[in-house]
Amino acid sequence: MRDSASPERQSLSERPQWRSLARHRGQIERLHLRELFAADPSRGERLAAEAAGLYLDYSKNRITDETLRLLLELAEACRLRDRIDAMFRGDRINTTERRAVLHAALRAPPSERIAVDGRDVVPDVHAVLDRMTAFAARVRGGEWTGHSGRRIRNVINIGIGGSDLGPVMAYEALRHYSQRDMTFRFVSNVDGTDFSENVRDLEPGETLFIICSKTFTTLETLTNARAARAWCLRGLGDEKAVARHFVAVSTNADEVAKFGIDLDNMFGFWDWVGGRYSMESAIGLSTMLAIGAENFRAMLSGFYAMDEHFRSAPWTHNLPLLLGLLAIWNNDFLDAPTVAVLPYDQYLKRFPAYLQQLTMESNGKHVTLDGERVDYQTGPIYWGEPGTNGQHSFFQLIHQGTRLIACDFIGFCQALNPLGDQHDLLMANLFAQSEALAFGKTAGEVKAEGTPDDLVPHRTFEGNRPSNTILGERLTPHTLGALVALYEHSVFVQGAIWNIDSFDQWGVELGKALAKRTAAEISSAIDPVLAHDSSTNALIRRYRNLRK
Ligand code: G6Q
Repeated sequence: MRDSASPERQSLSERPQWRSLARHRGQIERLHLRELFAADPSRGERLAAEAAGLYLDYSKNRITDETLRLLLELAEACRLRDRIDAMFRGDRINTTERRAVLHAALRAPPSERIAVDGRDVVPDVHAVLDRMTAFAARVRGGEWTGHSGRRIRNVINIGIGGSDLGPVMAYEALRHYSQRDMTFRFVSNVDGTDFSENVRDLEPGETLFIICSKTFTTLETLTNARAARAWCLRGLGDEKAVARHFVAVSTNADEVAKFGIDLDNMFGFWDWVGGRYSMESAIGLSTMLAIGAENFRAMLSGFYAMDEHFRSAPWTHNLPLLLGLLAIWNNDFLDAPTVAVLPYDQYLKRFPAYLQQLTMESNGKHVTLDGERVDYQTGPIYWGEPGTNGQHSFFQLIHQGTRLIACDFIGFCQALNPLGDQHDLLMANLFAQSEALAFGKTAGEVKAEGTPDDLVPHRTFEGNRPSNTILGERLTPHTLGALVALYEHSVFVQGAIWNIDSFDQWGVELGKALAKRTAAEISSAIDPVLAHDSSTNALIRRYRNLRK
């Protein structure tokens, strides 16, 4: 049994600060955002903060100054400051994997010193960045050619999870800045359709594969990498071609060499970079090939600006801290189990998918760092689509459904593709949606429009739906870096308060192990003895019969 008298060992839900928030929830539940805004004409400007080129308006959350005060007290009680310092110092805060968590070192300028076990890692980071820069310049400039001397026009990133979602999101987000005479594609799924459809119109002689895998043992990635090698050799007919058409990004040089990739063509990173926190490491090689080294470094500077802000800004103005605390408030106290991420920018179409991994793989945990089952909710479900598309599908449920859904709206003031007044229309929709969600439309207002009585309940909007709005001037590499770091640190804040390990992923590891066993059973030439449950046994047998 836990000693509940000691604050160190006290469960989160037993802490006085948590209990105060639970009591405070009763007061908030009776308040409507309409009243909160009416009572304070400056609320919209007051409950906002700005850093690293991003403006966060959190005034449309169901909070008062007292809510914020209590949330900040909770952060203090959970010793968040110590946790932040421990991460940036390189302590092994990923306790279940006994690893440091230092994605911040990936974007530190050369003048910083960040030590892991006494060794300054910043020079290593910059050495890899410099190698990436040189390689990217050669490929983009046409100096690095394929085996038959043809220029590389296509880059295919093969990886999955953290070795895919960051690269594909960043490429799509920064496509505007990309080298347009090159094609970039991303193959992740072990479903052969993914590889086949992505290479069908490409010339092997003009195609470079980046095999991205931290461990270099992931089934999907190695299977696709082998398919890529076979495809390449079918087209070019010479083993030597592998050296010109394959590069690897990994922490595992032995496995890279075993696969047949020359270690001169390997870009490394380190065990203190988690997969879902790796898009600005060498895992981002495809991003650098697409947008060039200068833009890539501008992206790193955006990450760094948000890192510095997170470390040093007062808590009342600290964007990642506020975003994280509000996520806890909505999730644990207002029973809003999901967050809809709604970028009003077509370039951010893969951002919700990227965030799903970042948030849900990090904070989808049910035990504390000490291994105790939690008695509160942890990671909310993140999902979303770009606006305005979402408005014509699931927004109905956000406006008038029975569940409370928190929303993060993301938009930019300047269009990258100005087309008539389309950007104004896009942004008008963003502002209108967050306004409608917050304020709704009362029955009185609906009636006053002359609505027949029987339709009034259907056309009434309760409002009081919480949302954040994140506004940037323009979607640039720097802004993207800041935006990603904002969410990374918000996830950290949530995990630190829930007292969970946000940096392991045992659920993913289980999947990797189980699939290997089942794959062997499926492909076995003789009928295997199946020792699963009766459902799984029957499904495997049925599949084996039909695939014949
Ligand atoms: C991310 C996870 C996971 C991982 C993939 C790919 O944080 O660890 O999504 O990125 O399973 O792993 P490899 O890069 O080792 O192939």
